[in-house]
Amino acid sequence: MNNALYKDIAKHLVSAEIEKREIEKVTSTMKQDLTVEEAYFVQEELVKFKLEDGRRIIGPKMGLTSQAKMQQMGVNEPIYGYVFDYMLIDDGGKVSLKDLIHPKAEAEIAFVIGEDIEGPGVTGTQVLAKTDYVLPALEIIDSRYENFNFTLPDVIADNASTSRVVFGTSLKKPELFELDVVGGVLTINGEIKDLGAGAAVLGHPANSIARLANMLARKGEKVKKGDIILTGAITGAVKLQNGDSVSAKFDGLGEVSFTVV
Ligand code: 0L1
Ligand code: MG
Repeated sequence: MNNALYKDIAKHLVSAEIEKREIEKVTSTMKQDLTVEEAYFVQEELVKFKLEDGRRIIGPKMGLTSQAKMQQMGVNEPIYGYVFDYMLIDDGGKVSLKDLIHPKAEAEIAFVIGEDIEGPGVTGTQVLAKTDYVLPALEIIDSRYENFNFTLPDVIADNASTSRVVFGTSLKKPELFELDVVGGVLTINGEIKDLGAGAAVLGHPANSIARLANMLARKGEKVKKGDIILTGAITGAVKLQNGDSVSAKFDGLGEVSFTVV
Protein backbone atom coordinates (compact mmCIF):
# COMPACT_ATOMS: atom_id res chain seq x y z
CA MET A 1 0.00 0.00 0.00
CA ASN A 2 1.23 3.47 -0.85
CA ASN A 3 -1.55 5.60 0.60
CA ALA A 4 0.24 8.93 0.31
CA LEU A 5 0.84 8.44 -3.41
CA TYR A 6 -2.75 7.27 -4.03
CA LYS A 7 -3.97 10.41 -2.24
CA ASP A 8 -1.63 12.63 -4.30
CA ILE A 9 -2.86 11.10 -7.56
CA ALA A 10 -6.49 11.52 -6.45
CA LYS A 11 -5.83 15.16 -5.48
CA HIS A 12 -4.20 15.79 -8.88
CA LEU A 13 -7.28 14.38 -10.66
CA VAL A 14 -9.75 16.32 -8.49
CA SER A 15 -7.81 19.58 -9.15
CA ALA A 16 -7.90 18.92 -12.90
CA GLU A 17 -11.68 18.48 -12.68
CA ILE A 18 -12.19 21.62 -10.56
CA GLU A 19 -9.86 23.71 -12.73
CA LYS A 20 -11.29 22.19 -15.96
CA ARG A 21 -7.78 21.42 -17.07
CA GLU A 22 -6.52 18.51 -19.17
CA ILE A 23 -3.65 16.55 -17.65
CA GLU A 24 -1.28 13.92 -18.92
CA LYS A 25 -2.25 10.40 -17.90
CA VAL A 26 -1.01 9.54 -14.42
CA THR A 27 0.71 6.39 -15.70
CA SER A 28 3.01 8.75 -17.65
CA THR A 29 3.61 11.21 -14.86
CA MET A 30 3.00 9.88 -11.34
CA LYS A 31 3.11 6.07 -11.33
CA GLN A 32 3.99 4.18 -14.49
CA ASP A 33 3.22 0.77 -13.03
CA LEU A 34 -0.16 1.65 -11.50
CA THR A 35 -2.21 -1.58 -11.43
CA VAL A 36 -5.98 -1.92 -11.75
CA GLU A 37 -6.21 -2.78 -8.05
CA GLU A 38 -4.17 0.30 -7.11
CA ALA A 39 -6.23 2.45 -9.48
CA TYR A 40 -9.32 1.54 -7.45
CA PHE A 41 -7.43 2.60 -4.28
CA VAL A 42 -6.84 5.98 -5.98
CA GLN A 43 -10.54 6.13 -6.91
CA GLU A 44 -11.45 5.45 -3.26
CA GLU A 45 -9.30 8.41 -2.21
CA LEU A 46 -10.93 10.58 -4.89
CA VAL A 47 -14.39 9.56 -3.61
CA LYS A 48 -13.29 10.39 -0.05
CA PHE A 49 -12.16 13.88 -1.12
CA LYS A 50 -15.55 14.55 -2.69
CA LEU A 51 -17.44 13.23 0.36
CA GLU A 52 -15.27 15.39 2.66
CA ASP A 53 -16.18 18.29 0.40
CA GLY A 54 -19.88 17.69 1.19
CA ARG A 55 -20.76 15.90 -2.05
CA ARG A 56 -23.26 13.00 -1.93
CA ILE A 57 -23.15 9.74 -3.91
CA ILE A 58 -26.18 9.12 -6.15
CA GLY A 59 -24.95 5.67 -7.12
CA PRO A 60 -22.16 3.78 -8.83
CA LYS A 61 -21.93 3.76 -12.62
CA MET A 62 -20.61 1.13 -14.97
CA GLY A 63 -18.28 1.91 -17.87
CA LEU A 64 -16.59 0.00 -20.70
CA THR A 65 -19.58 -2.36 -20.80
CA SER A 66 -19.74 -2.76 -24.59
CA GLN A 67 -17.62 -5.20 -26.58
CA ALA A 68 -16.49 -2.29 -28.77
CA LYS A 69 -15.13 -0.27 -25.83
CA MET A 70 -13.59 -3.32 -24.12
CA GLN A 71 -11.81 -4.32 -27.34
CA GLN A 72 -10.62 -0.76 -27.84
CA MET A 73 -9.04 -0.84 -24.36
CA GLY A 74 -7.89 -4.47 -24.70
CA VAL A 75 -9.72 -5.54 -21.53
CA ASN A 76 -12.37 -8.11 -20.67
CA GLU A 77 -13.79 -6.54 -17.54
CA PRO A 78 -15.92 -3.42 -17.28
CA ILE A 79 -15.09 -0.69 -14.77
CA TYR A 80 -17.06 1.33 -12.25
CA GLY A 81 -17.03 4.84 -10.86
CA TYR A 82 -19.41 7.03 -8.86
CA VAL A 83 -22.00 9.65 -9.76
CA PHE A 84 -22.28 12.54 -7.26
CA ASP A 85 -25.12 14.96 -6.58
CA TYR A 86 -23.35 17.95 -8.17
CA MET A 87 -23.16 16.05 -11.46
CA LEU A 88 -26.93 15.89 -11.95
CA ILE A 89 -28.59 18.02 -14.63
CA ASP A 90 -32.39 18.24 -14.84
CA ASP A 91 -34.08 16.58 -17.80
CA GLY A 92 -34.36 19.30 -20.45
CA GLY A 93 -31.71 21.34 -18.63
CA LYS A 94 -28.44 22.92 -19.67
CA VAL A 95 -24.88 21.59 -19.60
CA SER A 96 -22.37 24.40 -19.59
CA LEU A 97 -19.20 23.86 -21.67
CA LYS A 98 -17.35 26.31 -19.43
CA ASP A 99 -17.75 23.84 -16.52
CA LEU A 100 -16.17 20.97 -18.45
CA ILE A 101 -13.06 20.04 -20.44
CA HIS A 102 -14.04 18.12 -23.61
CA PRO A 103 -17.38 16.42 -22.88
CA LYS A 104 -19.03 13.62 -24.84
CA ALA A 105 -22.57 12.24 -24.44
CA GLU A 106 -23.79 8.65 -24.51
CA ALA A 107 -27.25 7.07 -24.10
CA GLU A 108 -27.78 4.67 -21.21
CA ILE A 109 -30.47 2.80 -19.29
CA ALA A 110 -30.45 3.51 -15.54
CA PHE A 111 -31.78 1.34 -12.70
CA VAL A 112 -33.25 2.40 -9.35
CA ILE A 113 -32.32 -0.31 -6.86
CA GLY A 114 -35.04 -1.45 -4.42
CA GLU A 115 -33.03 -3.79 -2.17
CA ASP A 116 -29.35 -4.25 -1.33
CA ILE A 117 -27.57 -6.58 -3.79
CA GLU A 118 -24.56 -8.36 -2.38
CA GLY A 119 -22.11 -10.48 -4.38
CA PRO A 120 -20.37 -12.71 -5.20
CA GLY A 121 -22.43 -14.86 -7.54
CA VAL A 122 -25.14 -12.30 -8.35
CA THR A 123 -27.01 -12.83 -11.65
CA GLY A 124 -28.92 -10.44 -13.89
CA THR A 125 -32.18 -12.14 -12.91
CA GLN A 126 -31.51 -11.46 -9.22
CA VAL A 127 -30.78 -7.83 -10.08
CA LEU A 128 -34.11 -7.49 -11.91
CA ALA A 129 -35.95 -8.93 -8.88
CA LYS A 130 -34.37 -6.23 -6.70
CA THR A 131 -34.88 -3.32 -9.11
CA ASP A 132 -37.70 -0.85 -8.45
CA TYR A 133 -37.55 1.12 -11.68
CA VAL A 134 -35.72 1.61 -14.95
CA LEU A 135 -35.37 4.97 -16.70
CA PRO A 136 -33.66 6.62 -19.67
CA ALA A 137 -30.44 8.54 -19.10
CA LEU A 138 -27.74 10.53 -20.85
CA GLU A 139 -24.25 10.37 -19.43
CA ILE A 140 -21.77 13.15 -20.16
CA ILE A 141 -18.28 11.75 -19.82
CA ASP A 142 -15.34 14.15 -19.53
CA SER A 143 -12.00 12.44 -19.05
CA ARG A 144 -9.54 14.64 -17.23
CA TYR A 145 -6.82 13.27 -19.56
CA GLU A 146 -5.61 14.97 -22.74
CA ASN A 147 -7.59 13.76 -25.76
CA PHE A 148 -9.21 10.95 -23.72
CA ASN A 149 -5.80 9.29 -23.92
CA PHE A 150 -5.48 6.83 -21.02
CA THR A 151 -4.80 3.26 -19.97
CA LEU A 152 -7.26 1.16 -17.98
CA PRO A 153 -5.72 2.06 -14.58
CA ASP A 154 -5.71 5.77 -15.56
CA VAL A 155 -9.42 5.82 -16.34
CA ILE A 156 -10.33 3.87 -13.20
CA ALA A 157 -8.37 6.36 -11.09
CA ASP A 158 -10.22 9.18 -12.90
CA ASN A 159 -13.60 7.93 -11.63
CA ALA A 160 -14.34 6.33 -15.02
CA SER A 161 -14.52 9.77 -16.73
CA THR A 162 -17.76 10.54 -14.86
CA SER A 163 -18.83 14.15 -15.19
CA ARG A 164 -22.55 14.92 -15.62
CA VAL A 165 -25.74 12.83 -15.83
CA VAL A 166 -29.26 13.59 -16.99
CA PHE A 167 -31.88 11.13 -15.76
CA GLY A 168 -35.27 10.94 -17.46
CA THR A 169 -38.34 11.63 -15.37
CA SER A 170 -40.45 8.64 -16.47
CA LEU A 171 -39.81 5.68 -14.17
CA LYS A 172 -40.97 2.30 -15.42
CA LYS A 173 -41.20 -1.12 -13.77
CA PRO A 174 -38.48 -3.42 -15.21
CA GLU A 175 -40.86 -6.36 -15.66
CA LEU A 176 -42.69 -4.40 -18.39
CA PHE A 177 -39.64 -4.69 -20.68
CA GLU A 178 -37.21 -7.08 -22.28
CA LEU A 179 -34.40 -4.64 -21.69
CA ASP A 180 -31.91 -6.45 -23.93
CA VAL A 181 -34.04 -5.72 -26.99
CA VAL A 182 -35.11 -2.23 -26.02
CA GLY A 183 -33.69 0.10 -28.66
CA GLY A 184 -32.36 3.60 -28.10
CA VAL A 185 -31.42 6.46 -30.40
CA LEU A 186 -28.98 9.28 -29.64
CA THR A 187 -29.88 12.45 -31.52
CA ILE A 188 -28.07 15.78 -31.68
CA ASN A 189 -29.76 18.78 -33.29
CA GLY A 190 -32.31 16.45 -34.86
CA GLU A 191 -29.65 14.24 -36.48
CA ILE A 192 -29.30 10.61 -35.40
CA LYS A 193 -25.71 10.21 -34.18
CA ASP A 194 -25.89 6.59 -33.03
CA LEU A 195 -28.32 3.89 -31.96
CA GLY A 196 -28.23 0.61 -30.13
CA ALA A 197 -30.09 -1.81 -27.88
CA GLY A 198 -29.85 -2.88 -24.26
CA ALA A 199 -27.95 -6.02 -25.31
CA ALA A 200 -24.94 -3.80 -26.08
CA VAL A 201 -24.47 -3.66 -22.31
CA LEU A 202 -22.95 -7.05 -21.43
CA GLY A 203 -25.90 -8.82 -23.12
CA HIS A 204 -28.48 -7.16 -20.83
CA PRO A 205 -28.26 -4.02 -18.63
CA ALA A 206 -29.14 -6.11 -15.55
CA ASN A 207 -25.96 -8.15 -16.16
CA SER A 208 -23.99 -4.94 -15.78
CA ILE A 209 -25.32 -4.41 -12.24
CA ALA A 210 -24.69 -8.09 -11.44
CA ARG A 211 -21.04 -7.57 -12.50
CA LEU A 212 -20.90 -4.42 -10.39
CA ALA A 213 -22.22 -6.26 -7.31
CA ASN A 214 -19.69 -9.04 -7.88
CA MET A 215 -16.81 -6.58 -8.33
CA LEU A 216 -17.82 -4.61 -5.21
CA ALA A 217 -17.97 -7.87 -3.24
CA ARG A 218 -14.18 -8.22 -3.64
CA LYS A 219 -13.90 -5.18 -1.38
CA GLY A 220 -16.70 -6.26 0.98
CA GLU A 221 -19.07 -3.68 -0.55
CA LYS A 222 -22.48 -4.00 -2.17
CA VAL A 223 -25.01 -2.31 -4.42
CA LYS A 224 -27.35 -0.42 -2.11
CA LYS A 225 -31.10 0.11 -1.91
CA GLY A 226 -31.79 3.57 -3.35
CA ASP A 227 -28.76 3.64 -5.66
CA ILE A 228 -29.53 5.01 -9.11
CA ILE A 229 -27.10 3.25 -11.43
CA LEU A 230 -25.98 3.99 -14.98
CA THR A 231 -25.53 0.54 -16.52
CA GLY A 232 -23.31 1.51 -19.47
CA ALA A 233 -23.65 3.03 -22.91
CA ILE A 234 -25.84 1.50 -25.60
CA THR A 235 -24.42 4.04 -28.09
CA GLY A 236 -21.01 5.48 -28.78
CA ALA A 237 -19.97 8.68 -27.02
CA VAL A 238 -20.38 11.81 -29.18
CA LYS A 239 -18.37 14.99 -28.65
CA LEU A 240 -20.46 17.98 -27.61
CA GLN A 241 -20.39 21.46 -29.15
CA ASN A 242 -21.84 24.75 -27.97
CA GLY A 243 -25.53 24.99 -28.87
CA ASP A 244 -26.10 21.24 -29.25
CA SER A 245 -29.55 19.95 -28.41
CA VAL A 246 -29.02 16.35 -27.26
CA SER A 247 -31.67 13.67 -26.82
CA ALA A 248 -31.81 9.95 -26.11
CA LYS A 249 -35.07 8.17 -26.89
CA PHE A 250 -35.76 4.57 -25.90
CA ASP A 251 -38.53 2.26 -27.05
CA GLY A 252 -41.16 2.37 -24.29
CA LEU A 253 -38.84 3.91 -21.70
CA GLY A 254 -39.22 7.48 -22.93
CA GLU A 255 -36.89 10.31 -23.74
CA VAL A 256 -34.32 12.44 -21.95
CA SER A 257 -32.61 15.58 -23.20
CA PHE A 258 -30.36 18.55 -22.50
CA THR A 259 -28.82 21.47 -24.34
CA VAL A 260 -25.20 22.57 -24.38
CA VAL A 261 -24.52 26.22 -23.60
O1 0L1 B 1 -19.10 5.54 -19.04
C1 0L1 B 1 -18.18 5.03 -19.71
O2 0L1 B 1 -18.30 3.99 -20.39
C2 0L1 B 1 -16.86 5.75 -19.73
C3 0L1 B 1 -15.80 4.85 -19.28
C4 0L1 B 1 -14.48 5.49 -19.49
C5 0L1 B 1 -14.00 5.43 -20.89
C6 0L1 B 1 -14.14 6.74 -21.59
O3 0L1 B 1 -13.93 7.81 -20.99
O4 0L1 B 1 -14.42 6.69 -22.79
MG1 MG C 1 -21.19 5.68 -19.52
